[in-house]
Amino acid sequence: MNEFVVVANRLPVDRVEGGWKASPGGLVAALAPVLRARAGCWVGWSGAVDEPVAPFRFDGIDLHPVTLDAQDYEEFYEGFSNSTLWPLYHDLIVAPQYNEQWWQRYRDVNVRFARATAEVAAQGATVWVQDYQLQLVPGLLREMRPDLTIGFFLHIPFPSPDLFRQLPWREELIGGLNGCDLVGFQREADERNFRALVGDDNNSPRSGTFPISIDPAAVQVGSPEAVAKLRASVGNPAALMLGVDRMDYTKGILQRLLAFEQLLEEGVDATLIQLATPSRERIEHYRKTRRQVEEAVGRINGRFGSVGRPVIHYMHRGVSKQELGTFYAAADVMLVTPFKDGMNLVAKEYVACHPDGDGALVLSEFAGAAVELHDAYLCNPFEGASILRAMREALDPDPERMRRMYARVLGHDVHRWAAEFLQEVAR
Ligand code: ADQ
Repeated sequence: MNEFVVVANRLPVDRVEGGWKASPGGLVAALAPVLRARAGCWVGWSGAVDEPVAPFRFDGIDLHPVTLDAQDYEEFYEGFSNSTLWPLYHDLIVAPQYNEQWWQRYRDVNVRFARATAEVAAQGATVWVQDYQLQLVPGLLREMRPDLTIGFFLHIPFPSPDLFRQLPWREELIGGLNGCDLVGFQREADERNFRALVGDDNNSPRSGTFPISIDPAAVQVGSPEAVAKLRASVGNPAALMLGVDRMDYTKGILQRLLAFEQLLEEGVDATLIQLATPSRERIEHYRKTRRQVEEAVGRINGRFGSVGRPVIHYMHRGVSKQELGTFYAAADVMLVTPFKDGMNLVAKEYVACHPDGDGALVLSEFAGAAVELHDAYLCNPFEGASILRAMREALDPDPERMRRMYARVLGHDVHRWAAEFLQEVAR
């Protein structure tokens, strides 16, 4: 039996030929030491549809897989989680869809996760539930296992009460969170939205703000040789700019490309590398975002590029941590321009690759990261001219600003995040 249980939509592993490999992520890095120290386990989905997997041990951690079938994937994951909650919680960048069948399925899957957790948690154990896909789990668990201490952390923004009240199932979702001892948010603004909704009576859980961060040890800063090679391969531009995102409509990739186009119109010598990991590709809004981004890349390269010398290098795929570290270290300007983002770890990873004060960060004021990284060149991604202004400023950066941001990120890493949450939930 486990004294400490992490419950997340995904297990911290990915299926590969003949076995499993660790899926790199800050959450695993932060929780693995705690899991090992406290005889803990992880409950989650393996990522493979319709594939029941028996519990197994990986890298010193016990994993308890929850099975999802094709319909769960469609209705719980793509449907309610990513076509209802995701757009609603990101302030309606696209319209959320309200579908009764998806909701039913969301509840069913949450029941399954809660049961799986109830089975493996020791008497009086601490359970830490992660993110918007599992908001009903705390309430369900509280009924099954009143002895548990239950924490929940929301990785994405929490919307204003007026937006939240659009949800036909708002009572049930809040009931789910009311099962917690502690609900954690990325920003104080998210926590305030939640408090405005639930009030301060005895039925509502404690809440707190715990901005997530990175594991500095996992960031592989590119070597000077690798950086020089990369810069040469893109023609040693005066300014190398970089974007790194999941291909998601919340990230403002198109708006960033359009601002970059204007910068080129002004005659600035700049090259942009845009990496975009494929994401949620069966959802039409995601396909549309990809089409728009790729159309813009083609058009801008058509206008400003020449043979062997595009102005935008675009890759629609994930890259290794090592490659990513080289891109981060090589970039003079990092562009992080989401319309809304819980935190945005890319911004913090970039900063962690610039210990000496070089480089510059253009950052949306609507990313959670902007609270701590207020020394970035902040912009409003809804206003093209604002992104352009921040880009121009970032071309002549003040190194003190990057140094202060570096100190902040290194001083507030993901280990501290986990420790602060766990200390508070135990209080
Ligand atoms: P995401 O929306 O996925 O996370 P983010 O925080 O930026 O956003 O994390 C993305 C991660 O994927 C980063 O670690 C980045 O290095 C990696 N990544 C992105 N593109 C990549 C590529 N092409 N190749 C390799 N790696 C790539 C959600 C919330 C965020 C919140 C996190 C954590 O939306 O706001 O910060 O959870 O709480």
